[in-house]
Amino acid sequence: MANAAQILAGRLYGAGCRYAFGIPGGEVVTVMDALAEAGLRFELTKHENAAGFLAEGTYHVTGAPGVLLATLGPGVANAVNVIANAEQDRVPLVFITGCVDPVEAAGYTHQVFDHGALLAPITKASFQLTEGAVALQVERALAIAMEGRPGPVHLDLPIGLAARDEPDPGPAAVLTTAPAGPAPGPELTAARAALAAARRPLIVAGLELLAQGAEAALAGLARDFQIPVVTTYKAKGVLAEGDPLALGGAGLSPLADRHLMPLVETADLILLAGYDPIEMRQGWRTRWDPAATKVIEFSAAPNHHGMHGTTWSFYGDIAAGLTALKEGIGPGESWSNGAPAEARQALDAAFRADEDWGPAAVVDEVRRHLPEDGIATVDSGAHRILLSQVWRCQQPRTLLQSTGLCTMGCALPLAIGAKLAAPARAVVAFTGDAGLEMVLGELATLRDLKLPVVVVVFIDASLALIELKQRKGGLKNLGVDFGATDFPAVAEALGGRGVAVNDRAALAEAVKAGLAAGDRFTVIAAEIGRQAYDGRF
Ligand SMILES: Cc1ncc(C[n+]2csc(CCOP(=O)(O)OP(=O)(O)O)c2C)c(N)n1
Ligand SMILES: [Mg+2]
Repeated sequence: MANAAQILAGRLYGAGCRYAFGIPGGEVVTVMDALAEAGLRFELTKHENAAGFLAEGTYHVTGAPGVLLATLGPGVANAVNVIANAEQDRVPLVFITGCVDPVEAAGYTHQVFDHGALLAPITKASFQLTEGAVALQVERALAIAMEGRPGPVHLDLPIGLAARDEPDPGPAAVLTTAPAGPAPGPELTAARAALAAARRPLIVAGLELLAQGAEAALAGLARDFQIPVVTTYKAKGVLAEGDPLALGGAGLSPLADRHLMPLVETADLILLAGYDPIEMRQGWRTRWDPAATKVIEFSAAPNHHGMHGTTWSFYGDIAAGLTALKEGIGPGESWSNGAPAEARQALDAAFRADEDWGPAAVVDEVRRHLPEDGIATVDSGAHRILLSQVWRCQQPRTLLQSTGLCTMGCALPLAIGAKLAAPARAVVAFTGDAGLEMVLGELATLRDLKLPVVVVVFIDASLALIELKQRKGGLKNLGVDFGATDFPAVAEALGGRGVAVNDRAALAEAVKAGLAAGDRFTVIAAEIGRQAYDGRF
């Protein structure tokens, strides 16, 4: 016999989960015990929100769903941001919470509210686990988290049930389905003919390629047919960014769009490969007219978002779709006017990193010292937009960030989770000073986990992105500047190493030492001064 908590934990282990993060309360101690017994490592954080990002960090490395554990009431409420992030950023995250037994909830109010109702708009599904059905409900939740567009699922486990023996669940009901490639037929034939006839084809590649492992199929098609590739920020590296066909990331930078949109507007064929426009700003809305430009889409799930139209839209197995599309046809002409190569040069010139010092120099210098398979994470703010344009990814999944929700406070915990799951890889977190102040406590988590993560913080004593918008709008400076924190001192106080730098040589030394720092984290305070981003994106 096994109790409900043990059945839950066993099913998570079966799905490949090896880590769980969170902050316990008395209501979930039985679950924690079961998780450990099943072989999942539970790690304590300082905030439930950060715990969810640690879980996401492990997902990007292992491919297994992340697991977040919180207690009832305040624990659930604290996790709302990261659950919304998992929904917007397509992260399969299993959120386990404790709750009072239904009979008790009928007449008891302390810390009690309807967890499922709070989470309804930001989860793919929420289950209150029920006696006799626990195994099945967990299987359903796991399948839902991973299928189509991955996302968060919520499991509310009543305290009494957690410790009660469940009837033998029998063999696991396997509920996952394999996505299928496009069915042969007139639609596919027409799309193929459009590719064969194209003279100015362009690929826009997105995050769904990653979840499906379709990067190689994408890169193969691009190279075979010499099609230039624009990616979203999350998809950076699906085609190595050193490849002449790679036009870099797009999404948040009007300056990048200025050089990319002419290609979008003059392409005669646009191929959307796993492209989920949730990463894109308004500037990418309805930028093509499918009546005038042929648009072929391969996505993980049907698109009803209204961000753009298509001529042919296929959903399911994206790699199978890309492979079927090129069957029987050979490469044709591709941009005889050389426009993509010119755009690439213009982008390089627009986002120059050869300055002596400044935010682009910081990005450039760190890139030089991080191996190709090193993992960088980046927070939200002005630094992130610049970094996403300047930073080159030679491999997919090597730059992690929040691009759907665009929340602050993600970079540090994402880096901790990634490093925990991939201890042999170098991991650097980039963050703004306000973003780091939001999650400072997690430096103590790093200390306890003894991980040599390097945290590079851009010191400008301001919410630079917001200050820039205020100034551009002719508004007064209000609520965007703050005092200087001595981050190296904070790092030392929390058991790490800290150094302030204001030139490339010192930064290079600090990064090299930080990556080799054994079991201690390093905070590098890169002093860039206020208003460092004017005209840069
Ligand atoms: C949780 C959250 N709160 C507010 C915002 C709005 N916001 C976006 S960027 C930014 C400024 C961040 O400042 P900092 O971390 O110092 O980065 P910088 O812009 O200075 O590079 C703010 C407040 C957000 N994205 N997420
Ligand atoms: Mg700042």
